[in-house]
Amino acid sequence: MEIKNTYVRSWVEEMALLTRPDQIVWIDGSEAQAEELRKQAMATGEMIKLNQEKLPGCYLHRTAVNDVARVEGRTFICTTNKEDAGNINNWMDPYECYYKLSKLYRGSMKGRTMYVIPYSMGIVGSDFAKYGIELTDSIYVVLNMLIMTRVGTEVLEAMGNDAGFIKGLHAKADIDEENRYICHFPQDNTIWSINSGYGGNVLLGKKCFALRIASYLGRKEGWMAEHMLILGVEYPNGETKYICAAFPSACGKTNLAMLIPPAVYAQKGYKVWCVGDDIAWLRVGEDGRLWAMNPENGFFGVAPGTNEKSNPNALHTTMKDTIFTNVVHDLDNNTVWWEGLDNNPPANAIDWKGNKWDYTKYDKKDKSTCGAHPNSRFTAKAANCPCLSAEFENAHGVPVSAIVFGGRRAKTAPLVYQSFNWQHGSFVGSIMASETTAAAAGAVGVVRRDPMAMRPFVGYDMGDYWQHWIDMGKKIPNAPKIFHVNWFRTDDEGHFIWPGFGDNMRVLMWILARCEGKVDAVETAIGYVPKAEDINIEGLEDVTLDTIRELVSIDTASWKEDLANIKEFYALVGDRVPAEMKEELAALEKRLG
Ligand code: GTP
Ligand code: SPV
Ligand code: MN
Repeated sequence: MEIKNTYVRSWVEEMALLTRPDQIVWIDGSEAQAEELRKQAMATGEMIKLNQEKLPGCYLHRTAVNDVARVEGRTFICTTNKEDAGNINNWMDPYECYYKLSKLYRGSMKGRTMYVIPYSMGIVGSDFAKYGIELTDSIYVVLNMLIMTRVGTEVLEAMGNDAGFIKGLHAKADIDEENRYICHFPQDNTIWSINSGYGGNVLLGKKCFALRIASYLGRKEGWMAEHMLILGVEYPNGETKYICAAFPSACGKTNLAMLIPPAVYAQKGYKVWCVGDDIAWLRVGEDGRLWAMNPENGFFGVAPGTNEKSNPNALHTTMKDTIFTNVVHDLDNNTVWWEGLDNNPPANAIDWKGNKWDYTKYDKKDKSTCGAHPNSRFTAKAANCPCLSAEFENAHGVPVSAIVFGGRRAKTAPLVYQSFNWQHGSFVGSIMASETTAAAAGAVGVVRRDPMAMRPFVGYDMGDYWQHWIDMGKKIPNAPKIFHVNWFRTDDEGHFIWPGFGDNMRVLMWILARCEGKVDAVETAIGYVPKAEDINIEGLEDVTLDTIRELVSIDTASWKEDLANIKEFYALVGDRVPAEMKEELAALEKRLG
C-alpha cells in the first residue's frame, strides 16, 4: 500500500521507533485481511470461533480479569493550562504525560505487530466526517474497529495530505493496572492509551475521539459531540420525527434506540428506527434546525439483560458478524450466554474469567457468581440491525425535534418532565444525576452528578461545556425542546414501577406531542409534567392512572435535598459555571420554596 499522506507516514514511523514492533501492517478494510487476522487470533486463543451455523461470523473474546471497563480514574485530559481541563477531569501536563508514557511505550511492541488503522467517524468523504489513525498491537482492537468505524484505504484517500487527523496510539503492554493510562491531548489531536485491552479504553474512535476530542473540537468549531442515541419515530402517515437522548453508560440508550413499539402503536402503523445508540454529533442546519449524525458504524452494547423481550432488535443484530466480550461460553453448543438472556443457563460452560462455571451457584445478589461480566458486551454491525434507519448513511444526519436527558434514579426524578426553554433545558442537563453502573470501574449504584451523561467524556472544562450549550441554543432558531426522563423509579420493595423498554415509547409520544403543541401539561417547580391521562397506558397490565400520577409526582422535600448536592457540584465545577446556570439554579430554588 502506498501511503501518500506524509504526516501519517512520518508519525507512524516515529511511533514505531518508540514502540519497536517486529512488523507494521496497514489495515486496508478488506474482508480477506480481516479473515487472516481472525485466523491468527484463533491460533493464539485471543478469539474463539463460535458455532458458525447458529452464529455465523461470530467470535468470543475474554479480556484480562483486571480489565473489564473504562477506568475514569486513569483517564486524563492533558492541556497546557490545567484550568482548560477543568476540575472534573483528571489533568496532567502534556510534556510530563508524553514523557511518562513514552517510557511505558518504549519497546512495548517488540515481538509484536503494529497495526495501522485508518478510520473515519462519519461517512467517508462527507463534510462532517473526521478521520483518525489508530496504531495498536491488538488484533482484537483491529477487528472491533472494523465493526465500529469505517476503516481502510478509502479513508486514507479521503484524508489526502491533510495533517488534521486524530493520532491514536494504543499498546497493550502488560495490561498492568498500575500503569494503565488513557490520555488525551486535545491541542495536539492526540490520544495515548496503554496497558488496557478493553472497549472504551482502546477503541479510540469511540469515547476518546468521538466524545472527548470531538467535544473540544466542537466547541472550537461551533458544533456539539454528545453521549446520545438518535432514533426516529415514524407516524402512520409516513412522517418521521427524530429524538436524541443522553443517558449515562448502561442506563438504556441502546435499548431505547432499538425499541419495538407496543401493540397499541404498532397496530396503528407506528415504527421506530435506530440512527445511533451511543454518540451524536450535532450541528445547526441551514434550515435553522439542529441536525444529528451518528459518527459510528456499529454498536458496542451491554450484553446482560438483552433478550427476546427487552431488546429483540439488538439480539438479532448480534446473530452474525459479532464479537462477544466477557460473556459465558456454552461448550455444548459453542454459543454464548449471559444473565438475562433466557432462563436456560448452559450446564457445561466457561465463565467470563475463563473458569468452569456452575450456574446452580449463581446468586443474583452476588455479582462474583455471574457467568458473564455485568459489563460484558457485543460488538455488532449497524448494517445488521433490523430497525436501522434509512437515514443511517445520510451524511447530514437527521433533524432533531427533542433532546431527552435521563438518569437512573430510584427516587426524586419523575418519569418525564419538560424544561421551560433551551436555557432551562441546559440547566436540567447540568444537574443530571444517576446511579453508577458496571460500565466504569468503581462502586456500582451510587448516585453521582453526571451532567448531560458527559461527566467522563467532556474533553475540556465542564463550566465551559455548559457555556457552549447555552451559546449553541442562541444559534438554533428552531431549537429542539428539552426533556428529562427516568425509567428507574422504584417502589418501597425496590422494584421498578415503570415497565420500561418498548413501553418507553408511550413517554416518547407525549414528548413529541408536546413538541408539536398537541397536548397540555402541568407546570411545576421543576418543569412541565404530563397530566396522567395524557400518557397512553392502553394494554399495560400493572399500570393505572394512579401509577402514572405517582411516577410524575414531584417530591419537594427530596428535590430540596438534591439542591444542596447540586450546589456542591456547581462549586466543584468551579469558576466557569455560566451565569445563566446560576440564574436557573436560583430560580429553581425559589420555585421549590
Ligand atoms: P452504554 O453502552 O454503556 O452507553 O449503555 P446504554 O446507555 O446503551 O445502556 P443499555 O441500553 O445497554 O442498557 C443498560 C442496562 O439497562 C441493561 O441491562 C438494560 O436491560 C437496562 N435497561 C435499559 N432500558 C431499560 C428500561 O427501560 N427499564 C429498565 N428497568 N431497565 C432498562
Ligand atoms: C460507555 O461506557 O458509555 C460505553 C462503553 O458505551 S465504552 O465503549 O467502554 O465506553
Ligand atoms: Mn456509552
